[in-house]
Amino acid sequence: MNIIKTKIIQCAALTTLALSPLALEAKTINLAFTQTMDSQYGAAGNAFKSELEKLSDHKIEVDLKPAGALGGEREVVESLQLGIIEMTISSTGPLGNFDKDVYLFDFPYVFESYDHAHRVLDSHIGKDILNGMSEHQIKGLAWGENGFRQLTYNGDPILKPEDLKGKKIRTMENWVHLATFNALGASPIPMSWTEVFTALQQGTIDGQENPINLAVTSKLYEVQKQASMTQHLYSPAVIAMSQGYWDGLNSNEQKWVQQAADVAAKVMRQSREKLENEASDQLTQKGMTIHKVDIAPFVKATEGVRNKIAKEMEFTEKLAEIKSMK
Ligand code: EAX
Repeated sequence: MNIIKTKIIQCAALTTLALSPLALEAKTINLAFTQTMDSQYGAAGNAFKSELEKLSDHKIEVDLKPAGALGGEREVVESLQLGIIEMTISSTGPLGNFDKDVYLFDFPYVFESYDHAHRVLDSHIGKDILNGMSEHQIKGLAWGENGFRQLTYNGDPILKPEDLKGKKIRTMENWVHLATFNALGASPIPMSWTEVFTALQQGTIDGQENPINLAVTSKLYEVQKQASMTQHLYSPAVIAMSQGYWDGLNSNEQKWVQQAADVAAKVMRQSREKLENEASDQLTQKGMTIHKVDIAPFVKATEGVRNKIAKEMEFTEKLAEIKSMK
């Protein structure tokens, strides 16, 4: 009986093989991100992988490439456009350079809470921006979450914008962020995340800004003594695919990828929340001092970015709409 069963299975397998030589070969999606496996990026990557492999019955496999293994976010987005890398989970930091509309999410002190940010990302505004990426060879699948950005640094406490004077702060390669830090009086230095730890270690820069939990998972406490909860930017994360690769998938495969990305986005938001809640205590235990700050003077100092620059970029109406959704 067993022998017969085995034979039948073997025959079936041979027939499939003969009919379609590629059918048994799984497709592999490389999924790149710059953060570690224990960050919200790792949690989202794992969720995407297990969901897609389950839905596709392992006809599609996902190879996670964490910690900048395939390069910084800007390079990876370029590789997606060229079809060299299949997927990424990336902050929006470098995306505005490719798709101007994404800059809408890069203005300081626009989002007031996580609920506010989620309401916007999950509305027609977030959906339109995801869809618009296709024109730039990027298939935007879902909005995960990086989180509210805070400062970490060495030297005297930063409690008001004047304390930033002359401080070399690494920003992402994003000119609205650069304008924000210039408005605050700092000396911003744009740089890929993959170079930040070494630059902090060598003292080329005094500080950086990111969601506080990334200082735990990337061990920034080894090279930073202070943090200030400036909450200056909300940083979404996009789960995205190379448009060319997406176009080559059949409709079932596209459905599975979309479903898996939606699950991963939810997991990423939950993971960010958990990690962020634990982060202050963990960083304090590692010897860092965390300062609460009055954000009012920071909001005031960046007014020009929200008014003048937003106007130049024709974002005034959209930013007003976003603000009304708080
Ligand atoms: O995507 O470059 C950055 O600071 C990003 O926030 C980080 O790598 C997470």
